[in-house]
Amino acid sequence: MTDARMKLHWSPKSPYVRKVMICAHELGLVPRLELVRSVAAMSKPNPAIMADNPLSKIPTLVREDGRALFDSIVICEYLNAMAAGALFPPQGEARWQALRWHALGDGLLDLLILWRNEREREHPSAALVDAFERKTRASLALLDAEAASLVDAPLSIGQVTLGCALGYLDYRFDTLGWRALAPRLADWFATLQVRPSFQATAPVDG
Ligand SMILES: N[C@@H](CCC(=O)N[C@@H](CS)C(=O)NCC(=O)O)C(=O)O
Repeated sequence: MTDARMKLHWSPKSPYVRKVMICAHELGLVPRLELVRSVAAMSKPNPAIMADNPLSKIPTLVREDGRALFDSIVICEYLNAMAAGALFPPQGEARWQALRWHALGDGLLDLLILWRNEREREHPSAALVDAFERKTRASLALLDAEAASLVDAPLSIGQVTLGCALGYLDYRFDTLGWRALAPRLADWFATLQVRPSFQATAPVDG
């Protein structure tokens, strides 16, 4: 039995890293991870990350034998397999639902990060900002309509990722007031947020 640790290029702010960390907490694998604070910025490729991932993105996991895995969904599925967990339903409708929720949560994160970059430019594109806001509101409306299914389904990579996207809305887009737009989703999120895995990984500045 090896207790060698895997290196995770990590940051306390990245919602994609948070996905991996929530899975690690849920699967009991946190002690197996050595967290290495790695700064990833689109305009500044980081050689320390690029040694393991040419895309210079976090999260990147380096396994005990030195082989690296990325991106977040691949790392999450690897951890789930390692712990024989239930975060990736193996087959049937439960699998498609989990992967679909994952895709929606990840897609929402992708657009929120682009939106944040755009709004920090000196002259943000009004058309882009409007498109980001419409897609965010439409995603929240769809998820609000599916809140009962989110409550009923066992915790999967789908709910984990949606939780990270909603947490990112709280962190970077608090003025949107998303809870008023999706009150049933907000009720579900309140139950998710109290899980130790979410509490331990809430984004922090610095
Ligand atoms: N699809 C990737 C996205 C990861 C990602 O974009 N991470 C950000 C930090 S939140 C990053 O590394 N940005 C640096 C860059 O885009 O060069 C994943 O799921 O892991």
